Amino acid sequence: MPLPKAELHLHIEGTLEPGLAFALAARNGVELPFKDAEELRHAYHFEDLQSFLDLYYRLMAVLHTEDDFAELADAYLARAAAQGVRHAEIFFDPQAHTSRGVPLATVVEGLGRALDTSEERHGVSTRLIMCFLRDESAASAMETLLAAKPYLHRIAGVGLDSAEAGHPPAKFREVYEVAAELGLRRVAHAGEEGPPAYISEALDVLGVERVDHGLRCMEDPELVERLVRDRVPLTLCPLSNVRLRAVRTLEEHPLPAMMDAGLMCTVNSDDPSYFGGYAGDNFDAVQRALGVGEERLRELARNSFLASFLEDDEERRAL
Ligand code: ES4
Ligand code: ZN
Repeated sequence: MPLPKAELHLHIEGTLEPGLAFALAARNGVELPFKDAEELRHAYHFEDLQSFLDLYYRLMAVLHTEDDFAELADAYLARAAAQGVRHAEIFFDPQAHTSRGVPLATVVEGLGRALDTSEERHGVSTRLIMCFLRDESAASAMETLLAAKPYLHRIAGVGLDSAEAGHPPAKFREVYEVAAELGLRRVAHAGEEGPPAYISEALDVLGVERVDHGLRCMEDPELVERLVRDRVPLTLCPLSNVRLRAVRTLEEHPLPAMMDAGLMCTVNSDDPSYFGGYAGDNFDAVQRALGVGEERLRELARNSFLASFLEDDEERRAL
């Protein structure tokens, strides 16, 4: 039995497996620059975040209809459940779809349909987190936030993702202010490829409750002290960090040092189709490569529920 856990850092578009990508490409008449799923799988070698993002945006263009988004999310939930995930807080990138003519309603209603039956079909509770692409303008993010107003009953929070370097959190100050006024929870990617200062800025300027990745906090001891003191959860993604070369090898991943320092760490899969594994695979990987023992694995799983947006009574049930 895999350890029950919550997944807090998961891009639904990053769960698109090659087989489904080709099936949807055929269904929707989309041309892919690969012969078949096998050839596509061999293209999964990345130099850095940007080289991954190029393929990620290219492939998600097979997603067109509500059914496509529902099928994508349902396939993820089934896989996640099989690896012990009991609760999933799922990112999606509205601008990556609206910019190619897919209405926000299609995306949210399609994902929402799969999420609505997730507890009964898969035993997984869910939340949806709408992410803004930080390499697009703040005006585009604001427009996206305001366009989402009719769907806020389906959306728990906002996040910030895509190419980090050169796009500091403060660029989205007003967007996050409005999100807070709308009652949305706030998270942001920071310190994946960007500097530790972006982590502080996400906390100070955007008011985030969790930091996605946050890996590079280890370069700044004062920042580590603050994150420990305030128990700021970090959603780490070890297999992603190896594939995108944020760390050289899994054996050199700072997760054990981060736990030693007293940071509130969680382990997640990020873009599991691209990075070689789902949530349980990431847990297995840190156990195997880093020698993280049973007790710490249980702590990571417990942290995942504590850092989630579950209400207290739901959380107690999960723990
Ligand atoms: C992402 Cl690994 C990662 N980093 C930033 N943005 C992303 N979007 C999807 N995966
Ligand atoms: Zn991510």
